[in-house]
Formats: sequence, C-alpha cells, structure tokens
Amino acid sequence: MTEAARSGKWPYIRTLPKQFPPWPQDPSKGIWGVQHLLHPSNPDHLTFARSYFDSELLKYVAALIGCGEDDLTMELYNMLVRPDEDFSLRWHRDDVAATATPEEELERLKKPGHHAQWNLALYDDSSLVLVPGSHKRARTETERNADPYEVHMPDQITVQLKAGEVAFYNNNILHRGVYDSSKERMTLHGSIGTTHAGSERARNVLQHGVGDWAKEYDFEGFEPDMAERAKKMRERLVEMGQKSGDVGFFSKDE
Ligand SMILES: O=C(O)CCC(=O)C(=O)O
Repeated sequence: MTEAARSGKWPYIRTLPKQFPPWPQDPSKGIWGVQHLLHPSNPDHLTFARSYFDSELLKYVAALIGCGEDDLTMELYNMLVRPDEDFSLRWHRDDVAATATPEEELERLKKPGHHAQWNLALYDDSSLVLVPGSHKRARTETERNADPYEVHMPDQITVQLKAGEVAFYNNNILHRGVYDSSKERMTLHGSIGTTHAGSERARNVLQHGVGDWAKEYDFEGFEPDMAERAKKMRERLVEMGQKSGDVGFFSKDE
C-alpha cells in the first residue's frame, strides 16, 4: 500500500508538507500517510477490515467510548508512514481551533469525546507526542503562547509503541507528530464513533472524504458475522452524513 501511495498509484494520501485535510493527490513532494485502507478499490481492503471490524477491538472501543456496541459508527482507517523528509505537525487538537478562547475550549472539551482513536504500530513507533490530561482542560498560558512547533511543552510525553502495541487516545488531547524520515513507520491509525455524536464529530470524520465511497462498500468476501457488524456500522456513518449535510473542512490554522 505504501509503495503504491508513494508512487502515485494509490490516490488517497497525506502529502508533505500539509498537515490537515484536504490533501492533494500528488505525491511528488512526499507523503506521510495512506488514507482509506478500507476503500473497496484497495485489493487488500479485507486484510485491513479484519482488524478494523474485529469483535475484540470493538469491545474495547465501546467500553472506552461508554456506549453499546450497537451504537458504534464506522469512521476512518488510515496508515501513518515514514515521511520522505523529516517533518512534524504543530501542536493541535483535532477538533478545537488554536484560536479558541479558554471558554470555547472548555465548552467543547466538557462534552464526551464520542469516539475512540488509536495508533497500532506495525514497526516500533515514537512519533506521537502529547500532554497527558490536556483533553479535559483548556490550554495553560504557556501552552497557548508557545510556538506551535515548540519542541517541548511542560509535562509532554512521547508515546513509545513497540511493534504490535496499540494506544487509544481522545483526539482533542493536545498533541503533535514528530517524524524521522530515516525510521520506518507504518502505524495503523483508526477511529470509531458512536450514534450519540453530533455535527462536530461528523465534520471531523467526513472532511476526510470517507462518505464518498462508504455508501458503496458491498462487504463482498467478508465472513458473515463481520459483514453483519460492518454493514450496521457503515449504515450509521451514512446516516451521520445524511443528517449533517455538507460539513466542509475544519481549519486548524495551518
Ligand atoms: O502521527 C501521529 O500519530 C499523530 C497524527 C495527528 O496528530 C493527526 O493526524 O492529527
């Protein structure tokens, strides 16, 4: 998949030096992510579907979100890969703008996250840097005034994943990615939501373009139990798209 993405054969990519969607389909400046692993035109989509719709994974996801498995909604399954040049993402929350006031941040963060997001490393990975607990509070003055590419925030940690380990996180935690082009990276990057989420979550997910193809996903070749689960989760995604209409893109002040 990564080779196909780097060579322009797979069009759904995260390109350098752009941090946030939409990304152009041109890999000539390099890539740092492969999007839409579940897309039916990916010859290996079943391999990825078996991990995304895995019954064991879904149990953990429902427990983390605090909802029933019947509420789970299909969202995104991507892979974050070694960039072609050293590259980093600025400090950000995925769905709260850097320009938000402390009151606006708190207003957003006090609502349940309504999703589980995870990084599942296929190679050892120490790219994700975050400030523990920051998904529950507004930024401190130091965090607010820091250069967004500031190398060190007080109390930050680097998430150290060994190949095969997975870390779940709320994507509104204050975080960034710091990428080393000399180190192989292939980290499955997924998210699953719930029917309890509102329009903010719809934008967070649908800005990646998953709504364009998910409605046509036919689940051919899936084992019957998995097809059943997957169909229901896909239906909930399509419903979310129908309810929310055109969501646009979320600007994180790139
Ligand atoms: O590379 C990572 O693990 C973090 C990616 C990230 O922060 C993002 O996609 O917003």
